[in-house]
Amino acid sequence: MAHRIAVIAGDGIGTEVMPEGIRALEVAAKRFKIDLAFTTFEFGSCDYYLEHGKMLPDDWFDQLKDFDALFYGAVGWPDKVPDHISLWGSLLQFRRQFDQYINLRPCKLMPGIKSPLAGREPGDIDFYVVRENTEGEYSSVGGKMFEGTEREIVLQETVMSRVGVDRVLKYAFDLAQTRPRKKLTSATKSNGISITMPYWDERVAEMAKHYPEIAVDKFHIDILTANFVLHPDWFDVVVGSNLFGDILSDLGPACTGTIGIAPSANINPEGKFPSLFEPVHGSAPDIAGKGIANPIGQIWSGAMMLEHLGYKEAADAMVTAIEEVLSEGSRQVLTRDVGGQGSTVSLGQAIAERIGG
Ligand code: GGG
Repeated sequence: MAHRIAVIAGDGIGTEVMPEGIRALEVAAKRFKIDLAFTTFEFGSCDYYLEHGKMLPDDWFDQLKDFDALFYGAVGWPDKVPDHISLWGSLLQFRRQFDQYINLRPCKLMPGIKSPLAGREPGDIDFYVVRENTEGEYSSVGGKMFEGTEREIVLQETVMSRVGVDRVLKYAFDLAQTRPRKKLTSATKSNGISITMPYWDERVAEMAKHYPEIAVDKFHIDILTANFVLHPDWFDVVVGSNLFGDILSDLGPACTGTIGIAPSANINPEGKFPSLFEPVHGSAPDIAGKGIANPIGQIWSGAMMLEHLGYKEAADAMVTAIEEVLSEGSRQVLTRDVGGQGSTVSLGQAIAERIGG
């Protein structure tokens, strides 16, 4: 039976990289005899908002809940819709309502790409950021008082539940256990944030008791970001709250040369709801419409989706194809962010051809 994939390209370069993601998946599906059925949705974009006054239709949950996975591009176009409205109106709804409480973001220096960090070679940077994805600093608990007056107050709470913290920690520890180095780093700020972050640290220490073979360390987020730049080779699995994980998973790929190649998976591990696969990058209005966006983040996210659906061999073939095309380093093929003069389409086509074998 076909795996049903809901496609939402969203905004900006999301609409440009998505066709390359689908092209790569279709080639992989043909080679590995996987039946994928794509259904495209127009909602979840700022243009949809301008027409309908909302990012999603009222029945979006029912329309999407029975898909096997969601393949997503990027959201946001601040000149059209304020960012917090577009993000809360679409992507964050998917993550929350489909309980995609894991945001898994690999960070790997690929062959052929020059890291901005001096002297780093492929193999030096190869870690995962596991980001808590449904609560934490991204809470909708709070409000405004005395709006528009001199006494104006705005308040937004950080929400950490024991279930929410423990389940992301468990996922991260389990992932660390599958890795050769068996190392887990926790992102904290318990010296300054005096209630939620010490709680996070306590739960890490508690969880660590169940994983005696994992080497655990923790850093405050400020020095952790510095260490991403200074010592990226220290890291294996890094787990953080929603906000810290978001920051780290942009910085990590930036250390690998470009955020344009970074993939992510928003996972509901129990499989009760569909998981969502999207590049880490956003809609990049500054380069949208120019055909120069790097499609690798979208294609690699497609590979993560295939692995999630049980097709590890096909997923590996997609990642190998990315590595080979990057290694070859053709300036005509590669996009500008990785030193080329090519386009979204030239890079997508080259990878698809390579996936075809
Ligand atoms: N493809 C990812 C995307 O569109 N991200 C937009 C964004 O601003 N995301 C914020 C977040 O992931 O918290």
